[in-house]
Amino acid sequence: MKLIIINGPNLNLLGKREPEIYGSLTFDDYLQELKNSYPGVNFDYIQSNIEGELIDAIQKAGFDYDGIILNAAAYTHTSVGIGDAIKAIETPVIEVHISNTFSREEFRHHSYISPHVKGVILGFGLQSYKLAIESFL
Ligand code: CA2
Repeated sequence: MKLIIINGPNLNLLGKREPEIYGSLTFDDYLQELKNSYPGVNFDYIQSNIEGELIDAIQKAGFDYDGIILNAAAYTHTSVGIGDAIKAIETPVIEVHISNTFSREEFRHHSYISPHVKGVILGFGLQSYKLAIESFL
């Protein structure tokens, strides 16, 4: 099983800022936990603050992996381009969010990603990623 986790803008700050919303673990530490918990899964990981780089990563992963776990962060609510990229690929995508976007500001209630993905998991903290992995397994 070959999975890629793609994280969008500002998620490089996880564990360093706003722990009350996003927790106090860095993503690198969490990824190590995932690798330890799922030795049979081959994980790749990309984080970018740049929309075009996320689109490139989705296109590249789109025919080469068993699954993509995508947290497009703020681009979730703005990016037609990321939505189009997901629509154009074969690999199934699970959209994840750490926070419950529906309990936050109105602008976070809409996703340009959701119509094109296999499923959406949100609001479980970093565990949202683990639930996405379980869904692929
Ligand atoms: O809850 C999520 O996972 C989000 O995708 C996170 C995005 C936000 O724009 C989405 O509405 C929901 C924000 C990511 C920012 O990450 C930070 C992490 C630590 C400190 C500051 C920002």
